[in-house]
Amino acid sequence: MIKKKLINNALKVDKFLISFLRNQNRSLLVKPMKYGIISGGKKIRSTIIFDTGKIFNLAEKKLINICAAVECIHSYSLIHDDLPCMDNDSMRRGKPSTHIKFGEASAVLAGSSLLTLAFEIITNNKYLVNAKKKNEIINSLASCSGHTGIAGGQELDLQFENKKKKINQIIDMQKKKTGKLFNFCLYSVGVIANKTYKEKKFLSNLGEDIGLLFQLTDDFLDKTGSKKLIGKPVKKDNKKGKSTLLKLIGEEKAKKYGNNLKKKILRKLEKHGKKANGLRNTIEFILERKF
Ligand code: GRG
Repeated sequence: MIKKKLINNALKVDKFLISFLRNQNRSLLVKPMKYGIISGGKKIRSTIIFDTGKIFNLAEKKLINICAAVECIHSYSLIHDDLPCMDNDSMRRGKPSTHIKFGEASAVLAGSSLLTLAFEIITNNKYLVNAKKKNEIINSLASCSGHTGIAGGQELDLQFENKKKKINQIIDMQKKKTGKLFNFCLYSVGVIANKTYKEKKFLSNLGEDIGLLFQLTDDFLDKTGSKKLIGKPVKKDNKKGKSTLLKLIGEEKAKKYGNNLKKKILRKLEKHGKKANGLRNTIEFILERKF
């Protein structure tokens, strides 16, 4: 069931991105950009956006630009994450990383172009959302991606290598590196749905918890997962001396932590009743996933 949902949503977002790029002027970077974003990855952030949209009865055409923009930022972060100056990974999503296929310079430029494409997608005239909401969405996407979000989290991740860090420092780093984009996924749906400041704050925090849960499973997959299913080499965190919750507290406590976090997230969703069933299923998948 969940696999089918993920595939369907990924296809919708890929179709949108292909058509969006087709309507722009050609450039040499379209090929490495498409390589880094189309037909690859679970596009789980888009599924989270559609699931959250269901809670507020939002039409998919109000959400598809947000999905595409989020996937641009996500794929951009992965292209840059794989570079030799970052995590130096030569395989991603079962194929050579973008810099292996196209060279480092093109990978840096394709990644940066995906970043700016995200903002073109939100501000596009054909996206029928009012300017005030677009402004709020852009502001949130920028702050979730930059030094107070993904980029800042990545810097901490690199600085924490081979250092003994406290649990709260690791949680803070992972909430930035991975959680902030999930934060944006839920927050932006709240903006489209005209929610109050308090409700949007609630959605942001919920998103960040979902992101932390996602990262925890990612750390487990690196330790105990299958290279074939994940599409990239495993057991790299230990070699690189990465600071993770799993390493700090061990498998048993980390599993407990994950289960408690999942329960906390599901409790927060109770007030939305059956409308949140899609999001509930996705959250179950996030903890149990093998890819
Ligand atoms: C400012 C966006 C930006 C990037 C520059 C390189 C970098 C800073 C950040 C990297 C952040 C990073 C790699 C976080 C890890 C997040 C994570 C768990 C990725 C795996 O996500 P999946 O499983 O990937 O959703 P797929 O392949 O399915 O899309």
